[in-house]
Amino acid sequence: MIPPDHPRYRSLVVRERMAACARQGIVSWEGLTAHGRGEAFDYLIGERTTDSARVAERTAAAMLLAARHPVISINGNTAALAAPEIAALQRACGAIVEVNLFHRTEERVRQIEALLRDAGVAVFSGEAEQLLPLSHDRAWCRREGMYAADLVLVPLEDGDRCEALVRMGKKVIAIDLNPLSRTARTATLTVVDELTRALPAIANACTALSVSERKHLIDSLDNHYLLQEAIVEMTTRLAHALD
Ligand code: PTJ
Repeated sequence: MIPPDHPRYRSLVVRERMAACARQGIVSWEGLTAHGRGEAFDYLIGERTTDSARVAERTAAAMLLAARHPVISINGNTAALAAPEIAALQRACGAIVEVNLFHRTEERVRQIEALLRDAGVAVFSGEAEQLLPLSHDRAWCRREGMYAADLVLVPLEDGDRCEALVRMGKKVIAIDLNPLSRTARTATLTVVDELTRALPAIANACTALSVSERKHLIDSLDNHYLLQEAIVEMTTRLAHALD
């Protein structure tokens, strides 16, 4: 039992949930280490949404609304951390939600889809095929889903698939607290923010942005600049951490 007055209460509750989801098989064991890396980077940005992340989140909303066939890709960590937030974003932007796993088993796909449905997500399921040019199980996706997408939102990704999707001519939005990761540097747009802050911010922007604001955000997208700003925000904070 975690005492609610513990200074790291929220973080400990989330860890407990991740561990429980790992025991059920929803989160992979490897996903727990990915979560720890995310926590470390979140610490460095002060566990808050930075100015550059806010711009990235508004741009992500503009891109999702402009897309012809947007798909939100879900792995075990994303489902465990943010199933209700995925449902809200789907309602706001109308994207397809599809499960795509690195440590893939049919049982895990089924469990994660059930968790998402329970949270109100309309899950795009059905026959998966090995359609993405990858030598691991992330190649498995649906022909009418991710394979046909013009834009894919990939939270907590490992770099390979992001590169493959970009090579296929798709726009990729990554949500990744590590601005140095291969995913962050390869994506069309990277949101350097914690998943459970980023998803509601993107969903809110979907309803708040005017058509001209959306156009301006898309026209002025510069991911290299946004990543540099994220690094400056981290290092500035670190430089003054003991002041
Ligand atoms: O469920 P599976 O089988 O598909 O496996 C998924 C994992 C997470 C194991 C897989 O995608 C993976 O190995 O990811 P990586 O390469 O560790 O990358 C995850 C990235 O997400 C890292 O750069 C972390 O810093 C970042 N990250 C972790 N937690 C969060 C996060 N970013 C935003 N919000 C978080 N909560």
